Amino acid sequence: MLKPQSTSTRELVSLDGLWKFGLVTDDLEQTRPWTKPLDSGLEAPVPASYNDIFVDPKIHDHVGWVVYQRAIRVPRGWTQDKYFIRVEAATHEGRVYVNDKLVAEHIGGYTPFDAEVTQLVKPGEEFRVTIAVNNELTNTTIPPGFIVTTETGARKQTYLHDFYNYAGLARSVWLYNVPDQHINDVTITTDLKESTGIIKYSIDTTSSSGKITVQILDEDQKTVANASGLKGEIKVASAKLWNPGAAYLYQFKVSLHDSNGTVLDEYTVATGIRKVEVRGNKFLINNKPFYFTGFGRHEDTAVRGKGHDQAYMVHDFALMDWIGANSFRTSHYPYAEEVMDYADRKGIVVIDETPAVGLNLAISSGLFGGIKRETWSEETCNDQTREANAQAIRELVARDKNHPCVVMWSIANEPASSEEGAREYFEPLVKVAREADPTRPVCFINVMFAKYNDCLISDLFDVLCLNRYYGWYISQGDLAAAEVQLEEELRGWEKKYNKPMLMTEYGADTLAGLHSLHNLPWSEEFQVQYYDMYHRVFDRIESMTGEQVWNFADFQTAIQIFRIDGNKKGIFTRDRKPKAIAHELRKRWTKIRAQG
Ligand code: BDP
Repeated sequence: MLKPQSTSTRELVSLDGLWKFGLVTDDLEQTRPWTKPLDSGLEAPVPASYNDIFVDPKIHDHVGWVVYQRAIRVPRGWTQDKYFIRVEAATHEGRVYVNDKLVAEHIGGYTPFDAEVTQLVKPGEEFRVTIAVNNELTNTTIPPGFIVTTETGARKQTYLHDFYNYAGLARSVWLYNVPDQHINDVTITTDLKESTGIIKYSIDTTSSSGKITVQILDEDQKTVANASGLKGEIKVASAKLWNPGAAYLYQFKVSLHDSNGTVLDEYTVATGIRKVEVRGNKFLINNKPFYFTGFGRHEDTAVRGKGHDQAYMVHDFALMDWIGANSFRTSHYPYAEEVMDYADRKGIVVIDETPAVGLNLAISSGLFGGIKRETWSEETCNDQTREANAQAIRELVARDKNHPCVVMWSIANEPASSEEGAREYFEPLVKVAREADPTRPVCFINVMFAKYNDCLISDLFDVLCLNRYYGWYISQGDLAAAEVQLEEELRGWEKKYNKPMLMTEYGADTLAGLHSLHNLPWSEEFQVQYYDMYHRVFDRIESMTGEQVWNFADFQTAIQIFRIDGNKKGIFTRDRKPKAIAHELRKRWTKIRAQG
């Protein structure tokens, strides 16, 4: 799944902007909205989630299909080429129609897919493209959800994860071409032998006779190594390494030639040379123990929902730099590819997560009239759910495998890992992840109910990633008791597993501007005390390998009586203003950063 790129042999046309937009309130297959011009009178911006754009509650709360439509012209020069529409994300299911014909279908809301147009429209011609997008979540989707019918007969989407089910085309859409004989895929892994950087690569092309050459360029555009052939190992002497906080990117330039040396296709991958390894209870980057500081985040802003936005991206990274953070987790789904590219350039370390969140029915059993349901069963998360989860892992790795910023895959957030059936569900998925990428550590994010003696799957993973809320959901407001509980638990994990241990979530809802002398939960003072307590404990535990607070910023959730206009555990407000804790974290993390 190479990201579309402009090279000497490839072009791309942005399809971002306003598209005609409409809800599908009857059966999609009966009404066939792609066969005619949409006449709803609505236009929706791409990229953006559609939910908060309009003021109509029918749109905000819609369950089912919507359609986006516009006209596109194929550039007239593309006569020798193949051309495609790339949809970076259609949440959660997308179908692309070229005029009256369905050309692509994809399930999974956060990974890209292509629709080939070549045979259907000639260069120079205009065509109508309709993208239908469905936001429904069921027990066999990732993430899962359940649709209920209320007393009024309305269909309502319920789900078990704690962020709003924003939907639509939240990332860019492109029209792009590739030469008939082209480079299909590039896979790069890197290693270190003393000061020599090793780049192992393998290339897939559609050409049976074409020849491959590879050129490695440094940041001054100087060629530092060359290679040829579909597979190889390139040595870069005295390599400049990609380090956290100090990124260095080589350009891995692939050319496909015919036997006369004529260039058929070219593609370039930004490549950071670095080595990631788990040794004992240490997480090593370039042979040095790495301590994660930073955030669990969300793609979430007012009006746009999950719409990718360059201004917010750059601003958020600037805030992460200001506060001294060196990392984040893409909680709870893969983020826009532009974010991964930017993290590569900024030297920010990323734990890359699939959308497998909410696989835990115990947490939200109240939603279903208090009936406690099993998570791993035929009616709930079953073999089909697991297959969707496997597909989400494969697609995430296929998309992000070449990013130096990605140091670990997280295959699920807070699944019911202590419930019977968890091992049967996860053992095959760990295998899928390791087959897709044998080089990076694999983790899952453990929920507070599955402690060291209860969790059935932690031994399958390389790093222990824990989300803990002592002092918030447990021992609410009592930080003295919470401190004892937290330390007892961390020591329990350390003793049992002796693996690197990372706190991937800990936090307290805090209403910006609420103050208290009495350490009142929800006040800015309480949030400061809460984190202070956790950090005291972390500093006493040898195998602690990092701290990622929950959450970078306040974010929108489904309606819950314990949420006030969303989750307020942000270190920053939703519009990115610092709460008091931001200044405290900055002191701690800039000190850690300075110590290297
Ligand atoms: C954890 C979830 C996260 C929630 C958080 C919270 O992983 O998505 O937002 O709790 O309750 O269970 O704030």
